[in-house]
Amino acid sequence: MMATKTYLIPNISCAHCVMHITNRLNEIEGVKSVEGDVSTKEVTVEFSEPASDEVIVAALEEINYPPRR
Ligand SMILES: [Cu+2]
Repeated sequence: MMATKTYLIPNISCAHCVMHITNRLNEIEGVKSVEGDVSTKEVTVEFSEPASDEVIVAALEEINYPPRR
């Protein structure tokens, strides 16, 4: 089942941050699309298994862009 989740990521400061996050999340199997917005610091991810919220959050933390919870 496809899920869509939006993450607020305070460490986003420029387009490079969004590109870095997008590249990293696209490496995760099951991630269908990633869309980031610098002005809102939000990243929306569309995914299905084996990707999960836990896997996505862990990847974001690993590259130092932890989402606010
Ligand atoms: Cu940046």
